[in-house]
Order: sequence, then C-alpha cells, then structure tokens
Amino acid sequence: GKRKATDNAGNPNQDLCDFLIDLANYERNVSKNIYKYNAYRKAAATLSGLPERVKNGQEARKLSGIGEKIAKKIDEFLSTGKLQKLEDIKKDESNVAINLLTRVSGIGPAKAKELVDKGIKTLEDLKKHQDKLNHHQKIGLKYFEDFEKRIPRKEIEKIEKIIKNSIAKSSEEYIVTICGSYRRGKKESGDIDVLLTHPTYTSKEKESKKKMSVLKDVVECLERKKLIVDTISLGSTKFMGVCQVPNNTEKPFRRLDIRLVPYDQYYCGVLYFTGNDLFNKNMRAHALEKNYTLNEYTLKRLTPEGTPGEAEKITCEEDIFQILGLPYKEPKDRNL
Ligand code: DCP
Ligand code: MG
Ligand code: MN
Repeated sequence: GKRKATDNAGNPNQDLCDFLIDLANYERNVSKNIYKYNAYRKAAATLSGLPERVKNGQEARKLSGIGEKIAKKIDEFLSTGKLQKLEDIKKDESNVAINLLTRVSGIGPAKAKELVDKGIKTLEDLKKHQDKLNHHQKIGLKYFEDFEKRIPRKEIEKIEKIIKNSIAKSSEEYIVTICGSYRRGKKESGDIDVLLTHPTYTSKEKESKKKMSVLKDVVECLERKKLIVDTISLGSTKFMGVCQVPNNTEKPFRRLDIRLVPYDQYYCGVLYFTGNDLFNKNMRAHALEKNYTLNEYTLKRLTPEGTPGEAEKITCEEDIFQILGLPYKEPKDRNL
C-alpha cells in the first residue's frame, strides 16, 4: 500500500505520523533505503497507537521502534512545526516528481526515476507518454484518483457478499476469505485481498488442466455480475484487477486481488495475506527459533542441518500458532 498506514480516527499524533510517513516514502522511493523506510514506518505505527499526544522526543524514545535520531526529529517538529530534512528533500523538484509517480499503481522507484530523467514529471506528462507505460501502469494512471481513496469497511462487506453469492452458484464448496486489513478489522482498507480455494484443488494437482481454468471461470463470473471491470493481470493462481460495486457508478473503482490457493495450503495463505507485514515478519522469526520455516504456502520443520521436511498438516490458522507454541491471536490483534 502506498497510502498512510496510520489512519486511526482521532490519532493525537497524526502530524508526527504524517512527517514520519513522508520520510519513509522518500527513503523508499528516492534513496531506495528499505531499511530506513521500515524504521520510519515502524515509528509511525507506534505513535499512531498511542492514546495521547507525545510531549517530547525523550518520552517518545521509551517506545519501541523510536531511537535517538527519530526522537530528535520529533523534538525539532514539536518546536518548529516542520522538519528541515523534509523541507530540503522537497526543494528538489525531481524528488517530488519521483514520489508522485510512484503513487501510480505499477510504477516503482526505478521506473519513476527513469521517467523523471526523461522529463516526465506530472500525471499530465504521463498521460501524453502512455507508450512508455506497461498495461498495469496504464491502469494505475487511468484510476489514479480512485485508487488513492481508502475503501470503507461497509463497501467491502457488500463486495464480499457479491463474491460469495456469485461463486456459490457454481459450487457450494468454494471457500472465500477476504484477508488484508479488512480481516484485521480496519475501518478502511487500501485494496481488497481475496483468497479462494476449493476442496478438490490441492497442491498435488496444481498443474492439471481443469484447475487452470478455476480462477478464469471465477473472474468471468464476476465480470458478468459487473463487479470486475478491468484486468491488470490474470494467471492460473493470481488475478489482479479493478472492481466497482455493481449498479453504483458513483462509487470509486477499487483495486481487487484474487488468489487461488491449494486447499492444503489455504490457512498458511490466509495467515500470510491477513498480515500485517510486521506481524508476518515476527511470526516467521518465531518459527525459525522453534526450528520451523513458515511462508505463505507451508509450515515445515527444519532438520538439525537446516533442511525443511514435509509440510505440516494445517486445517486452520490455530494449528499454525499451536505447532509453534504460540497463543492464538485474533486477526484484529495482528495490527503491529
Ligand atoms: N504482505 C506481507 N509482506 C509484503 C506485502 C504483503 O507480508 N511485503 C502480506 C501482509 C499484508 C497482506 O499481505 O497484510 C496484504 O497486503 P496489502 O498490501 O494489501 O496490505 P493490507 O491489506 O494489510 O493493507 P491495505 O489496507 O493498505 O491494503
Ligand atoms: Mg490490502
Ligand atoms: Mn493487496
């Protein structure tokens, strides 16, 4: 997601979170320093969870993810109302342009820099140079304003019903879970992350011809329902595209991803795509401490030599926590 990750209603530290997210984005998009990007995001996430306004950097330092350098920036911002480092970054118009272009879905920092070096610096410039964009980037540009809008929970609930009802007509046995921030209980989301499986679709028969068409059939069904309105990409296991609540042309266009996951790998997939990313990182690190390796597909025990064994049999998310000796965490408690 490229939007603010600190969207709590009435966050008393919103302005501090905003400047940290601005810094994070410049580190990712311009300096290409993912380490600093993550550090700033972590600090912003910590501040956004506080019930009260931070009084000074020293107080903030006591919190997890806030060290001396960020504490100093907090003090500077609290006393001057701005941050010189950010002002300097913004003085360079190519920095501002790179940052803008990376907000287009499908344009990463490298592509943005390439475009800016060619003198393409605004959305208007981009529209005139669509020949320099791939299909994903063209879609990102076409729906730029809508994709920046957060999706209210109510609207995702509506879309969830449409997807479940439509798919149930072809087989009652489909299992559909909307993961991501929605499953973690957030009031608004950046996109819609759908996981799909069917008991007859397992990792052993991934390649069979019949299975290849499962996702295509589902996508075509949702196109007929006028829910899916554009496709970024469609493979045998992953659809990326655009949806809109049917018969509601005033509603914004939304980013929709659908992943078809083998039945025996479904709950590792659900865990991964529920996130958040920090929670996933911690979970994987914890698994390694217990000599397991965890990813979006499987949980496997590691031999003393460090080679993974057979995939553990997982029939629900609780199984994963239990095997790793962790107390179960509800999705709403995975917002780290
Ligand atoms: N994910 C991850 N690591 C990444 C990207 C994603 O672990 N680098 C996982 C955790 C995310 C989930 O996939 O929660 C879905 O990715 P999104 O980018 O859609 O993130 P969210 O749904 O959490 O937030 P948003 O509301 O911005 O879509
Ligand atoms: Mg999401
Ligand atoms: Mn997503």
